[in-house]
Amino acid sequence: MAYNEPEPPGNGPEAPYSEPAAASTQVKILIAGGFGVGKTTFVGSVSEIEPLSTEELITAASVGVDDLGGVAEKSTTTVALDFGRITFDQHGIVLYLFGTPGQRRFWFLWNELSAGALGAVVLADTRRLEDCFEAVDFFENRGTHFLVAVNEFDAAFRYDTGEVRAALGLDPRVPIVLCDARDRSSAIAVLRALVRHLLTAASATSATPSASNSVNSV
Ligand SMILES: Nc1nc2c(ncn2[C@@H]2O[C@H](COP(=O)(O)OP(=O)(O)OP(=O)(O)O)[C@@H](O)[C@H]2O)c(=O)[nH]1
Ligand SMILES: [Mg+2]
Repeated sequence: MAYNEPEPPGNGPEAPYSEPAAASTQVKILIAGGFGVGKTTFVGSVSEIEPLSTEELITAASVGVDDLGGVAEKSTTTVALDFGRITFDQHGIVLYLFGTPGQRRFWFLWNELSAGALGAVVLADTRRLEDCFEAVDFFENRGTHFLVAVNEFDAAFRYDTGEVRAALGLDPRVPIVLCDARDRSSAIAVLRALVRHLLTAASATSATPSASNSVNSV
C-alpha cells in the first residue's frame, strides 16, 4: 500500500479533527491483547487524530490478578477503550481503531466493542505469551479475522514468527508480524498487513477481480 504520510498525530487541544473523505471505505478494527501489552501505545502511535484514551491509575484490584512482569513501571490502565483513526488515502480506506481494556475485570466490554468490527490486531508480549490466548480464542470463536503482532519490548528475548506461531498453535492462515508499538511506521505496517489479510479473506470468499486487485496493491 502506498501510504500517504499525514501530518504527525496532534498533541493536545490544538490537534485538528478532520472528517475523513466522504467516499472512503470505513472499517472498524480492534486492537486487543492481554494486560499491558501496548494496546494504548499502539493506538496513540498511529492515530491521525488526537486519540481518545480512558486511562486510570492501577488500583489494588489489580494486585495478584494482572501480571505486571516486564511493565512494572506501568501506573495506569485502560478502563473502557482507546479510540483512534488512520486513513490510507490512496485506497480510500479509513480504519477506526478501538483498543480494548486489558484488565480481566473489564473484559465484559469486549463483546460491545467488537460489534461491527471487521478485523483485529492481537498484540502479544513474548514474556507473557499466554496472556494473548483469550484474545485469540475470542476472535476465533467470533469468526473475526485477526493477526498476531508481537510487540517487541526492549528487554524481551527475540523469537521469530515461526516460534511464536508454534507456541500459540495458530492456524497457518493467521499472519504473525513483529512490531514496536511505540513506532508509528512499525504500527502502520501492522495495520497494512491486517488490511491485506482482510482483503485476501474477502477475495477468497467472493473471488471478485476487484478484491484480488486490491490485495495486490495494498
Ligand atoms: N519497551 C517498550 N515499552 C512499551 C512498548 N509498548 C508499550 N510500552 C510500554 O509498556 C507499557 C504498557 O503500555 P500500554 O500501551 O498502556 O499497554 P496496554 O496494553 O494499553 O495496557 P492495558 O490497557 O492496561 O491493558 C507502557 O509503559 C508503555 O510505555 C514497546 O513496544 N516497547
Ligand atoms: Mg490500554
